[in-house]
Amino acid sequence: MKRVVLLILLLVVSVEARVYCSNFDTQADAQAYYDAKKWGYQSLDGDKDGEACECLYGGSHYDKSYCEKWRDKYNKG
Ligand SMILES: [Ca+2]
Repeated sequence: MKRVVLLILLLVVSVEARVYCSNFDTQADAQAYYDAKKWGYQSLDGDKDGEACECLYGGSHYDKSYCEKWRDKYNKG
């Protein structure tokens, strides 16, 4: 029983610790977080090319249609 409780606790903590691109308003803000290697920063660069959150304003993929859909979903300019 203790193991189950510990496992659930670890799962909750790890989910809470995740950082998402939707937490940032601009690519520069996300990149600064990423470059500082703050908690959970790896999740901001899914393709692991060193650029965080390409779909945010200022990112290299900003004008791509899939980014437009993503920004609409998260209400990001
Ligand atoms: Ca990237």
